[in-house]
Amino acid sequence: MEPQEAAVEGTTLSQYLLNVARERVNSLEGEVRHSVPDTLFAKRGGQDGVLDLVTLLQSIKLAIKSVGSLVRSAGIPGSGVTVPQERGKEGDIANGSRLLCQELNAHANQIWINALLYSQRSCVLVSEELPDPVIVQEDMQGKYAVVFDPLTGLSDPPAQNMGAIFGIFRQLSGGNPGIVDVMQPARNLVAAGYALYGACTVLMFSAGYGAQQFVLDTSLNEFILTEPNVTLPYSGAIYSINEGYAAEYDSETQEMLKCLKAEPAMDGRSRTCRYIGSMVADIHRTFKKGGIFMYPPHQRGFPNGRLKLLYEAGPMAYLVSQAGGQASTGTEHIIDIVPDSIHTRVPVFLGSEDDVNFATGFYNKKAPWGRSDQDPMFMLRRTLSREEKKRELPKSNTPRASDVVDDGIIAFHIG
Ligand code: FDP
Repeated sequence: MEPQEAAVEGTTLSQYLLNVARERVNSLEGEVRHSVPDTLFAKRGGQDGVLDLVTLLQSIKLAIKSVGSLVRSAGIPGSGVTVPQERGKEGDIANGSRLLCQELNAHANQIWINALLYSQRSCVLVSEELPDPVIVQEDMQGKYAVVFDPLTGLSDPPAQNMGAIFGIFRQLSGGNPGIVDVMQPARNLVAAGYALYGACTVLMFSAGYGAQQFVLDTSLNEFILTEPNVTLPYSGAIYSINEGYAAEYDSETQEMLKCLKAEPAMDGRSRTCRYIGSMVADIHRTFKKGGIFMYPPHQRGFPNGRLKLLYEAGPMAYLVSQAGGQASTGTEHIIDIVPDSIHTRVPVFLGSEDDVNFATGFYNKKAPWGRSDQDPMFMLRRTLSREEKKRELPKSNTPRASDVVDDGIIAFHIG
């Protein structure tokens, strides 16, 4: 049985992880155990190695549940997170809300660090909240390097569309763990996910066998699998970008936005814009409805874009690839970029294949369509290409993880 076949709606996250782990061990034992480079679970140590990753993921699950409940109760007197009165300016709601977010952020970071340290399965931790990596002390070390943003989407009032993002790499170096263990492209991730603290807590997750969506059942306090094979639509009508920066985007971005709005989506629907300002929430909608999420460079403080490669754009690019979408900086696949520092920022264009190809065509002369203002054949070639793609699309429009292997997207996991 393929691991993704073990993904049945209603399964708990713990059961799902054990199913995938068991299938992985069985396939290693049955076939070509010695020639398969095992990056998903441990290379040596068989069952123990598999359980190491499962244990680490259980700790991450605990961190997500703890932060989720803090987010929901933040600000209520007596809850874990409140703003000390002397710090908020009396009557200044905006300031109070900002301080509350800062408090929440600090708590969330500590919860993640504690959960990962006490799992005893990690060796290097990189958090968006800390300037330097944490190297886990020797007697608590495991084999995995974990990168994470414990709480993102802090510009809005607390409890609205906040989320967390994480990625797990296998330790690269054989010896002492160090920064080198996280300087890997997202393609090397062994698992990644995001949590969205919305009306319910949603976990989007992948361990290299497609993307799965889990929802926290509060009566059981357990994540339940609700979508075993999350698939991004090939094209969508929604574009998501902060248009407040329109004048500060470069000329390619401005031109791309103009054309995007002028042209209907592939199915003929007019385009519509949605921007929450929390990447987890904006990307979650993109997973569900298709379209494109963008954070391009702009001259109001973020000349390389705002989002961080290692623990924001990278894990999201990995998830989106697993769900049949694309993620680009405009000129490069995000999944292939090796970070040059732990807090490197990159431009992000992520979502449905058709829409990402369209947007990135404006930055990359080698991309299929070139720039509209320089290329009179622009619209014609785009239309022809889309017509071809429409004919190619299977009825269900849902590529399975096994199809994706052929594209080399998850082939790196299975040798
Ligand atoms: P935030 O700083 O509010 O935590 O991670 C950065 C981020 O959120 C993203 O979640 C979000 O998409 C982006 O900032 C919003 O930036 P703008 O306000 O510049 O649009």
